[in-house]
Amino acid sequence: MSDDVLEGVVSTIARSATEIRQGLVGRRGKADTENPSGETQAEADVWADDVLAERLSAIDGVGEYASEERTAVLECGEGLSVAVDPLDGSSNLESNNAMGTVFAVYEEPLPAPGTAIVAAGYVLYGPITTMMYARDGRVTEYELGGGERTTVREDVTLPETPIVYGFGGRVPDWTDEFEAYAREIESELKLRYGGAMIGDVNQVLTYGGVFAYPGLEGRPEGKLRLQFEGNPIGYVVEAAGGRSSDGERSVLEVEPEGLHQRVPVHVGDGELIDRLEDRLE
Ligand code: FDP
Repeated sequence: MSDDVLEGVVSTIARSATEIRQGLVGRRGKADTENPSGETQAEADVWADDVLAERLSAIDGVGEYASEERTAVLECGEGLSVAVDPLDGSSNLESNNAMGTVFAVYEEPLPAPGTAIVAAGYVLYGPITTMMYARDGRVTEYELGGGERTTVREDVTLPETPIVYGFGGRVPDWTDEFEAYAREIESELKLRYGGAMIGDVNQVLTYGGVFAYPGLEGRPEGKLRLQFEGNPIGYVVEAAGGRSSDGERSVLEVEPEGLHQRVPVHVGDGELIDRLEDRLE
């Protein structure tokens, strides 16, 4: 595996993030299209996917590009596979709240298990634009501005004392087992839920705690996509010393059956994820 290819992918995403952020202005409306998961796309979803597809697929050593916003894998040569959620939490565009771009680089053709990831990370479009990047068991946080990537924290680890939690899905749709777990957690931690996985996971990485979008009654697979959301976030949180789980095992160990397959996602403090798995048994 070439370090140059990974550096090419990360620097391309970092540079594009500044442009994507600027390009959100005037693109907050809905497109007339649905993504492969049946969700209405925002104009910005389609546009950000086009920008990243064109640039990432042009990198020598990238063999595949896939995204939450397009049905099929784009074959672009020999080499690593890049999976992207171009705008995670794009329903937050309307209310002008935080969103992100998520990416994972796999050393196998897609769909691939999280154990095939060689690097992953995300960009958070908050008051400032930051990038969290995990590779070889180490996580680094950068600030992005004007195409530059400035390191702000090396060896990011999940704080030992958990402070915050954020759980997705409507409470009446939670299973009894997950609700019992949530009741325990809400008496111990502070609620932080903004509706964009990246924003909510970044709070967990900053303050310590747990994020989940669980399997729901009538929708046991939950909402988040394995290739584009569950795996990259599981990889980042595990590299930061936390745990990920689909309810039974690390999200990274889930065998993919389809490119747009969904998976229940629980990530954060190891002890809190152990307790979750005990509850869901
Ligand atoms: P969105 O639909 O806005 O793209 O990717 C799915 C996602 O956002 C996640 O970012 C977020 O955690 C979740 O959906 C929010 O779902 P709810 O609206 O059900 O809370």
